[in-house]
Amino acid sequence: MTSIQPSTVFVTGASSGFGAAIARRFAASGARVIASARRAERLKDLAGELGSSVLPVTLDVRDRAAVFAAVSDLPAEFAEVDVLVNNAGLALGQDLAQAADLDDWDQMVDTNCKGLAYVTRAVLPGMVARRKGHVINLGSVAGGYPYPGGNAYGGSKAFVHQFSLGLRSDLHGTGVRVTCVEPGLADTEFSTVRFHGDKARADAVYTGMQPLTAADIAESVYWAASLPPHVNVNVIELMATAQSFAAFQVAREG
Ligand code: NDP
Ligand code: 8X3
Repeated sequence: MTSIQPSTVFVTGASSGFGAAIARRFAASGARVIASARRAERLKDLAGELGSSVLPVTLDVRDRAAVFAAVSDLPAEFAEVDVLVNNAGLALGQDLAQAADLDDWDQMVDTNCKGLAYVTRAVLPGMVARRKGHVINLGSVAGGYPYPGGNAYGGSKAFVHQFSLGLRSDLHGTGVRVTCVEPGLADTEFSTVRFHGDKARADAVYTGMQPLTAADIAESVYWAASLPPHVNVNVIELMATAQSFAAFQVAREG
């Protein structure tokens, strides 16, 4: 098998965690990287670290018009995107559904589902026209396995899984590949964001166990993208060895 070297990679949510690690991994391989997120200062620092092969693009994926403008305004040397990594996303809260904050639910659906769909829709026509490209979406084990308080976050990641499979069907015969990467617990800013800045509660999630790292996820994304063009990895599900499944719960009377 002859591996390929993606030359232009668009990463959303590149200001932190998986996205920053994915940007670093592709930049190290010699790719041009469009690094996008809302926090411009973080992107500037990343571009400062990685050099002129990285183009920082301040973008909120929930803003549909801004997403289409960002893609159509890419400078010529970054305009032909080979790999889109739809990584921007978040969990907010872990309250049971009957007590959850609807603003949190709105933001998760707007970001994880709608934002991901906007960026995909903006980038896909170019890939199809060039008959070359790869969309890599960040799902989660939360999309396939329920847990208390996972409600809307898990639902949003189930959307990412099914949307990815749907893209595979739609892109049949175009040469454009689609992969959904579905990690379990990984130590990034994810839990700090989820618990609205409560660092102690976030740190407790990873205490006494070895979680996945952002670099682990970046390596999986890079692996899928660098396989030969005739190979499509549909789904990658990965967990820390220390994380697994628990039994069904039964509410007993009395
Ligand atoms: P981080 O919180 O470290 O990073 C999330 C990234 O998403 C940040 O760069 C943030 O940038 C960006 N982001 C959030 N909202 C928006 C928005 N509206 N527009 C643009 N960018 C946005 O978390 P992770 O790196 O862990 O998460 C990355 C992805 O992986 C997410 O989709 C998450 O659901 C998923 N995931 C995470 C797991 C984990 O345990 N860590 C496990 C499974 C999946 P900024 O705030 O600057 O906009
Ligand atoms: C993040 C993994 O298990 O915290 O998507 O929901 S989990």
